[in-house]
Amino acid sequence: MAKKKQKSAKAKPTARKTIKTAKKAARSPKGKGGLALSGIRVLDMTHVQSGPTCTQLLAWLGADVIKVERPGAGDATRGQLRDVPNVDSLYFTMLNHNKRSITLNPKSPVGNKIFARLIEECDVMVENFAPGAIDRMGFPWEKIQKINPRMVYASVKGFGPGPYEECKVYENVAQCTGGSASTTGEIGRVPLVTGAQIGDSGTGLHLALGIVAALLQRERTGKGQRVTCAMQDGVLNLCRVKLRDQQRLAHGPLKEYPQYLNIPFGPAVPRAGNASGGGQPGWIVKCKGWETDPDAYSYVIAQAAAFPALAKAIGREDWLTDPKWNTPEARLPKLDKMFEIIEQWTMTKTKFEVMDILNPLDVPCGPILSMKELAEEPSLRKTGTVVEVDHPKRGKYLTVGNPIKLSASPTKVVRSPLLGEHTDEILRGVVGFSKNEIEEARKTGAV
Ligand code: CAO
Repeated sequence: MAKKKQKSAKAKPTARKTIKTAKKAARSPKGKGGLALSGIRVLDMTHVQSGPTCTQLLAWLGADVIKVERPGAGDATRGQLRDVPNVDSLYFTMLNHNKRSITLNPKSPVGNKIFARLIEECDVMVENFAPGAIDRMGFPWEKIQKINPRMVYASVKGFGPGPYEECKVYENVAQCTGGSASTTGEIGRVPLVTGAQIGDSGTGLHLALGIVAALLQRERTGKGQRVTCAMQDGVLNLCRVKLRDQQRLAHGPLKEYPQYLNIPFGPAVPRAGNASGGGQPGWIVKCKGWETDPDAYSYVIAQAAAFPALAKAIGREDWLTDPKWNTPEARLPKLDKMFEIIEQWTMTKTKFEVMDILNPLDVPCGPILSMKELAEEPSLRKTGTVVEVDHPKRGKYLTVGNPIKLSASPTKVVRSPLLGEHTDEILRGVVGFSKNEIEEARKTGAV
């Protein structure tokens, strides 16, 4: 009998014991060296794209990421741009791999207590709600620090302190206010936004770096800190070369810009079309099939060092002895003419043939690859940059895997969680709740 009692006591550990065991499990690296962030637990209060990009990266690097979602609703992107009825959208699944999901309303009395327990048990908290939203939940930074002085608390906001700090911001607003739109597109045409999500995913990346740095600093100080990243700042950082050009403009026209010698420069950096940002003459040229294929183009860079090889390849050896063409200075006023002539040649080749011919000659170039081509590219599948994932409701889908490759911390992409899939598991293993407590919390609508 006594033996039996002992056994059942073992089978039903106390809440404290459960926490300790869960903590130990989370903190003991799996496998030989574990993953880079094994043992780090992240309280993920993110939604839409910028925040989830950051926490997905942390999860890929090995952190245990607990995504907190509103009961009954979840991250709004679960239902946005849905391609299959009643199934989590690709928008959601592709930004939330390798995470666990708990539904929790921190604004309810029981939810508030659970949230405080999660703050105690986590190393990092990430959020990207509108300014003040977490404070309104009852958790200003001062309180978070008090609950857990080791907490690294990271936020994405649209703007830093200043006139727009209270604004809500989406991707394209960040591109427009961070200098990308004013410098993207063609001279005399409307500003353009780019397909690369530099405001959302770009800022998420910046934030992830800040978090990892703060965790490293915590190793020395024992203390957490606040990490903030404004989307405007993130975009401007990525547009650094354009602020460079803004200052160069004070000393004369920007010679590598297509409007040089054609249209006078104004007071601000103009749009540069497809000119290369590094000062080497470059342009997008048509390739064979361009009449019907919108992506039959190549980028070709005619830098001085590769110019002789390029001239020979396109059958214009005469350029090498002709003073009208044989120096960068001579070519500068007629780069448009030069690329027109190069294009006459590229139009006789497919974009892949252009690459095959020019690349061995050290002429920097690259085909314009469509999403379809990227999705089907075997080398990207091989490196795990494009991965096929299986989802219980949607079936197989493709995603972009971790672009950051660590030799001792390989990423295995795991499907995104269903809404609240891990609620019980997290309440039991992290918060330390008993079955009854979980039921009570559910009855009150806290989870
Ligand atoms: N339980 C209960 N309530 C919850 C909750 C939960 N688990 N999670 C969030 N909420 C509440 C918040 O408390 C907030 O309520 P209050 O406004 O009453 O305080 C509300 O849900 C969500 O707030 P929000 O204003 O952030 O959401 P929104 O859809 O109106 O705005 C966005 C979205 C992205 C514009 C805004 O969050 C924002 O500007 N974020 C910062 C910038 C950013 O990351 N933008 C990138 C977006 S990706 O393109």
